[in-house]
Amino acid sequence: MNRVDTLIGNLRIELPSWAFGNSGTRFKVFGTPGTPRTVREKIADAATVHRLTGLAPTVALHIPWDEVADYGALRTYAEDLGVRLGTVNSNTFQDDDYKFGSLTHLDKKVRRKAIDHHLACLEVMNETGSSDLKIWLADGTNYPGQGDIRGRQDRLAESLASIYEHIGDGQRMVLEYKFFEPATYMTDVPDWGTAYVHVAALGERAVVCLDTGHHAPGTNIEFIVAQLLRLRKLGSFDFNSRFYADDDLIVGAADPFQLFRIMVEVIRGGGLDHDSGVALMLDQCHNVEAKIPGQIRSVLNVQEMTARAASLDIEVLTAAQDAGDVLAANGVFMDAFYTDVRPRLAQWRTERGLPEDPMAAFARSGYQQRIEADRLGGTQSGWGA
Ligand code: AOS
Ligand code: ZN
Ligand code: ZN
Repeated sequence: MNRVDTLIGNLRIELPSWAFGNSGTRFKVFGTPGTPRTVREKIADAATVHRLTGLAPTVALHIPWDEVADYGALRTYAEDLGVRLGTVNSNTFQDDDYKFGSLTHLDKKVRRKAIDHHLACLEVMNETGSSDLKIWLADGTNYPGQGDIRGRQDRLAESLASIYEHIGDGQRMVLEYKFFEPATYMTDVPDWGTAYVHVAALGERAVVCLDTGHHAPGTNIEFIVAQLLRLRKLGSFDFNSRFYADDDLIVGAADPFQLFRIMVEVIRGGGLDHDSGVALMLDQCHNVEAKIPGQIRSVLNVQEMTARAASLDIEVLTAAQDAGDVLAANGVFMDAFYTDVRPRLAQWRTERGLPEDPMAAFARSGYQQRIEADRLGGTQSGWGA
């Protein structure tokens, strides 16, 4: 098999359960007909994306949004639909107790509550067969002087260590960073350096999650990818794209070239090798666009930029770099970016019994009409619901 086919064959993209629920801005959450009312319905939608693209065999859960009484039964339900349950995301940002922090809180009781929530997530993972516990913290402060930056770091380190003790064999703690929001002045895990410092102190089973929307504008994200891969600490991605802030838009929609550059570094660092330990996930919300096609488009965008990145002629590039030929090196790089891989990917799909055009196949399938008719009554599930 050639290089492009091998790398494309290794590509697996995890879908977030919350992408199928209603989401919105602080101004309005628009309801959409057919939106799942239960976690099972979210999984059924995710399985549809996988059936049509062959790219998304796992679904990430968010606890407590996706809380159920029997996770073993949920696992069987997912597997019967052809997908597996993936990363479990904790949630310490929707409880009054966490107003001034969770794992960093001054009050030991609140910290204990946040730690216990993560231990409960680990129990969920034991039943779902998930290997990754993803932690994103809303902890931070809004005003200079509001909190002791150093003390908060010390408490964070201690709390993370208490959770890490319970990470079992074959499990990982994945720590996500974000430079702002909801805190406006200081966030306790603002950047990859801070996330790295904490996971490095914990041990081998702690790694970093890079959410592409969590950097200041202009940040060279592919540099961070290269560095974390070099340090063997890049555990996962939360893919999405942004124009201004943490917009959670369809990955590759705002800046396909950035996605291409990221995938070049992923491939360069072995992140697409079999068993690389780098989980590619989406962390997106579809506020105004259709949700299932939104997810189909997203995984196809990742596949397309991966195929372009895989077509980069490394030998020619290296020769140009070694010769100090700046323009030739940049030319080879841009040639790969401008390569139209769509016919090749359409063929890749038909060879595997997948629809040549998954977006069109979804539109033809009648699935949307069916869920709109079936999912009447009950409460639609949404971000935070
Ligand atoms: C928040 O900004 C982060 O991206 C998290 O990954 C969060 O848990 C996720 O967006 C689900 O809300
Ligand atoms: Zn994220
Ligand atoms: Zn985010």
